[in-house]
Amino acid sequence: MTVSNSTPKILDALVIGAGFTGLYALYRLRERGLKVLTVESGTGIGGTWYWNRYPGARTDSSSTVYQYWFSDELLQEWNWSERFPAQKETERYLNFVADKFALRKDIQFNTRVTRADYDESSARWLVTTQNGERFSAQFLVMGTGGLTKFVMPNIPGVEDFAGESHHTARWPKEPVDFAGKRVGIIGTGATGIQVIQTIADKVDHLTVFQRTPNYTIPMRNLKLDDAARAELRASYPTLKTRVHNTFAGFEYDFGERGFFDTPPAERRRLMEELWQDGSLSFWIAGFREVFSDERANREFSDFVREKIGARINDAAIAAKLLPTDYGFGTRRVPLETNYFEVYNRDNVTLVDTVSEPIVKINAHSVTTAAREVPLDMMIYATGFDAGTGALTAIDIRGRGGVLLKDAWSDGVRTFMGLQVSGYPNMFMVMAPMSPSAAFCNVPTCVQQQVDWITDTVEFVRGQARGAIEPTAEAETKWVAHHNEVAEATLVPKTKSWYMGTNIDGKKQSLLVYAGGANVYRQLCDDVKKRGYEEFTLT
Ligand code: NA7
Repeated sequence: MTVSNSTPKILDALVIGAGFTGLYALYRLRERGLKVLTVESGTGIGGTWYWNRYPGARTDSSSTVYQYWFSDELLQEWNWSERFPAQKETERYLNFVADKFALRKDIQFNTRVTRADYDESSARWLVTTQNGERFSAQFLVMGTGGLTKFVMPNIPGVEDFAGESHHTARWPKEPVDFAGKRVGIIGTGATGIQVIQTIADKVDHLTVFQRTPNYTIPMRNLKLDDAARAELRASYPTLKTRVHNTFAGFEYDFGERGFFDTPPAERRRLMEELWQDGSLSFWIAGFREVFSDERANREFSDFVREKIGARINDAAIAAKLLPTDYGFGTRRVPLETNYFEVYNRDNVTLVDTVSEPIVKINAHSVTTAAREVPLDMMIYATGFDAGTGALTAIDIRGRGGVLLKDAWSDGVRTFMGLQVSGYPNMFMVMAPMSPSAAFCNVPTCVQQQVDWITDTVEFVRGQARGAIEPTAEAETKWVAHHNEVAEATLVPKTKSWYMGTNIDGKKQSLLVYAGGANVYRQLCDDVKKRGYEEFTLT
């Protein structure tokens, strides 16, 4: 139904997305007395945890830090069942939050925003949905997520496959039956690894098409009983402050001691200890230099290769699974459970698509440079247009009618990943150039950004003029600082979605602010304390 001529619904704030960000933004802005509506394209709560319901999906952050801190009652009432909860549990948690705080009445599902126009005369956003519905809001909050716009591989014939076919980010709600099926999967990132280790023993045969092998860490998942939960709950008051004071928003952080000040035997002992923890602490609680120094990085890379190699029976397969041309931690490090043992099974074949490229996908098979692989099902774990994808998918027109995707055609520019100059009162979370874009335990950084946005909205409402935006100079300065911090790390040397290399034609730059979530939080607080010097009010 097209209702585009209808009178727009008048709001103080429109929030787009009902995931971790959108729910919290709705809660916070409503608490401050704003008339808020959240719109969501899905039919349920959860964002990432609504869409990504593929087999094996679970968090790589522990449940004790993958949650909201704003309500002590919530912290007492919700019982996590595992250290690393699965998708269903996280989705249930977010639904529980929505119900407990009566958020649902202000969420409209099945509503995809297609455009947003800033009207300079009224200083309001006019937002249009796919159904032609319109909203007029003073503030626009993009809770659209960093990993939302999924991508299919650029392989000839991808539309021709006649069997069952699923992208992991659009996995069906109904159970998928793998029994007796020849399944092919493209993609061995964090998602592909979770799928592969979960379905290998359920399929007739699994063919894994791998382009880049990954460094991974074995997950030490634990079931939590009442006693374990009570112990963890006792740590919440400390944790809730702690997470905002660490590099990546986790409970753990880099040690004080430098890599080169620590004797090799001591370094090895620490690596073993962190490895045993079975979490991302091996990545972001070892040595800071692993991100910036080739030698430190090589030592960690060698350690992981040694650990992985020991688990694979066939030397030729091991050679394909061991990364050699980039350093540990310069791409997202997935946690895994018995992943490498999968390749010791008779019903699993690994195809290295660099030495044996996929030529085309056919109705019932995949043709590579060396063979034809007959398949009943295709799984695409091929990732996302990270950071910018969900934002540029909407026609966002700021001051002077300039499209955001045009404003970014020469490269992304944001002020601290929170706002873009020329787009007054539009706030972003998990956007490029902030830690939440990738180097952060998502709920920590999302809550920090939403809290900052809420305070800023309140600040603007207390002013005679109704719109705020960063100056172009402040934005230029942030971009320069962002790039300088990025260049001091090894991350830009490696191809990854962090750098945008997974998307054809995407301008390459580091998506995420690499200065640390703790440093970033402080910088955001300083902006507020100095009275928003970097912004103009109109
Ligand atoms: P990722 O990490 O972007 O992984 C996508 C995978 O798909 C990766 O292995 C890609 O290889 C592979 N890919 C993509 N296109 C192709 C083609 N054409 N041929 C072969 N292989 C291809 O996405 P995920 O969903 O796993 O993870 C995203 C984030 O979600 C993750 O980091 C967590 O934070 C949660 P490549 O590595 O590009 O060579």
